[in-house]
Amino acid sequence: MTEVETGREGGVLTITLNRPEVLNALTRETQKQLVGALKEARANDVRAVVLTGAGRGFCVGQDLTEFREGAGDISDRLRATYHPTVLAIRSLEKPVIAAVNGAAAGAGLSLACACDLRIAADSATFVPAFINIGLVPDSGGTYFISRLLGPARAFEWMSSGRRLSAAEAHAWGLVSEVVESDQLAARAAELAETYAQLPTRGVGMTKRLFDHAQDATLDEQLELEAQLQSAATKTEDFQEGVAAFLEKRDPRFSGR
Ligand code: T3D
Repeated sequence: MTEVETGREGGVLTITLNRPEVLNALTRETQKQLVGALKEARANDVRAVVLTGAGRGFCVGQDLTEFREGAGDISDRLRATYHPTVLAIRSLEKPVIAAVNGAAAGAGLSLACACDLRIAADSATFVPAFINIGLVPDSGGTYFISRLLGPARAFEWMSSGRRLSAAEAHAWGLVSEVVESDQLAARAAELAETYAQLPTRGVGMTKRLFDHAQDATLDEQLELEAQLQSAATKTEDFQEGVAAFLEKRDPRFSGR
């Protein structure tokens, strides 16, 4: 048994945080294995990724038992463990779907929000737990959540520590879909498979463009769009998409 498990089904890689007895709290070892799994996700034949948790939790952030003897230098720990994980998700040029099966708290919430899409079980909860133990949001929590919810709502929520239900998270637009708990894995697999059939490089470049748009000027954004559109026209999937349209048939995208 490992702290992070991976499984392949066609072009879909599922990454499962696997410390169910503590709702998948993150230790240094879990982080190391998670970064390893995200490296595995870089393979060309992986075309969509699902991130989920084993048992009744998604991920409750830092394993607080590691703080028993004192926190040490947290900034170094964040740089060495959390930052590479978040950056690995954002730099993957393919969609990463968080299948939030239970509590997403602290850095586990940040991790879910670093993903490209979030779907949730109806039993999932979203807990900005940092403030409840006197910490500030980290692992990109302020970056992603202010963009997802707007700065006013993001501050109000993150500074309150209030536990949000899946239904509330859906109403706020934090998750795109809520399904019954026992349907979540199947729905995540179905959604990931749909993405795995799309022109993967086009999806990856779309992800890059939306990330860039957060802070770019219009001129800069137009320029990057032009560059990536040029790259997109050189893909096999562009050839296939146009051919299929002209031949009035469904396209068969290869991800190349
Ligand atoms: O550099 C750095 O490392 C700093 C980085 C910090 C980033 C952070 O993530 S700080 C935030 C850390 N996370 C938390 O503070 C969340 C703490 N957990 C909770 O508040 C609650 O567990 C939840 C509201 C998320 C869920 O509540 P509930 O009632 O569904 O479950 P529970 O009974 O509290 O938890 C179940 C078990 O998991 C329990 O163990 P037990 O009693 O059955 O032996 C509990 O102690 C354990 N657990 C839950 N969260 C953590 C944890 N163990 C270690 N670390 C945890 N974070």
